[in-house]
Amino acid sequence: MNSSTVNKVDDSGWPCTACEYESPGFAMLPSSWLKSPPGGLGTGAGTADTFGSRSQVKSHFAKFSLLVLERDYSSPKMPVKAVCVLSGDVKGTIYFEQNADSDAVKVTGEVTGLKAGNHGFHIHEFGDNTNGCTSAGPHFNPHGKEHGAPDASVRHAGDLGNVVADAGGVAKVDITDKQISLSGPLSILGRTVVVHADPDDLGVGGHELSKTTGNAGARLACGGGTAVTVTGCVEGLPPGKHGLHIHEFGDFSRGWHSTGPHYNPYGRDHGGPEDTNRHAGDLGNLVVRPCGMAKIQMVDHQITLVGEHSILGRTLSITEFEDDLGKGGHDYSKTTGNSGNKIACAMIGVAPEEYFQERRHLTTHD
Ligand SMILES: [Cu+2]
Ligand SMILES: [Zn+2]
Ligand SMILES: [Zn+2]
Repeated sequence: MNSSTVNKVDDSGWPCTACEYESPGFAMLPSSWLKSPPGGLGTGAGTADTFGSRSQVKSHFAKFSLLVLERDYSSPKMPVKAVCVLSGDVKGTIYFEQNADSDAVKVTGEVTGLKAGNHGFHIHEFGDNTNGCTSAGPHFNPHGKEHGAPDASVRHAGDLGNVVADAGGVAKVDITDKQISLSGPLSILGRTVVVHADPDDLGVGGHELSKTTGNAGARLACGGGTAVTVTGCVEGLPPGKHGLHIHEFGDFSRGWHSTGPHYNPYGRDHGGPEDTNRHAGDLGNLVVRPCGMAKIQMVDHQITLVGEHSILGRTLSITEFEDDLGKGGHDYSKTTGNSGNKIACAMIGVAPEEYFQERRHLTTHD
């Protein structure tokens, strides 16, 4: 596989680098996810690389290949990064970074809107926020131990201790932890970060809840799962903006009609990628340069590759018009963003690792 070549520069001075994908489009995920899926992949997650086309849109036929990654698989030395956005009355953003599988995880960030003092800070088992922070389940505890302090050997893997809020209610988070990981069986990807109302007594408070929760009280804020990075390259599109969506079904039996509506597991309205009230499948717009190419580089907090709301086996589409992100005031704004027909579709499946090694470089430079 040839590395990308700058073949022309469009009128904006942007280098148009060929995508150079020889096979039809895919949306794909490395096969290593099948070996140690953090949340368990459904049984439907087989190999799929399907591409649909319709003769009437041949002139706008798009070749595309999309990598859906939570890490850079082509280089095991690359740090793995994840982001978690906490929402509730208390807000915050927490960043996770790990240099190699066996290294400690660095946890940084800030939480605001807290009462001054200590607040329990944990990773809970499930990345499920359907019933608020409650559905996140108990502390993540893969070794079946009792609750404890972050530096104790007997602890839940998810026991990160306390964060300390100052008089202004702001807690700076700066933790280095060796029991959690961003890959393998101890991976916290797809789980939930919870900030509690009360201090975590680290298992030694003598309360009946000390050995299970540290008696840390109500769950004030939680962040479901972690971010999914989507990178890729599309060519052959009409210049301008085009909606990028995930549809519910990976069903091409009646062409693109059978892919169903935008993937919407939480029953919300259509919106923009930055909105909380959106379909999980609403990835916003692709910006296609005058030469017909677009590169995709985005981080999304609502889609996931694991668990029952995984996007695997669903369909990625590109539409003929700009997605108004729910704000256009048109009849279809709240359902499809009024972005017209699909002009390209591919099922999101699982691909051999080699695809990533060969193709990852195509998206790593601008
Ligand atoms: Cu907790
Ligand atoms: Zn615990
Ligand atoms: Zn939508």
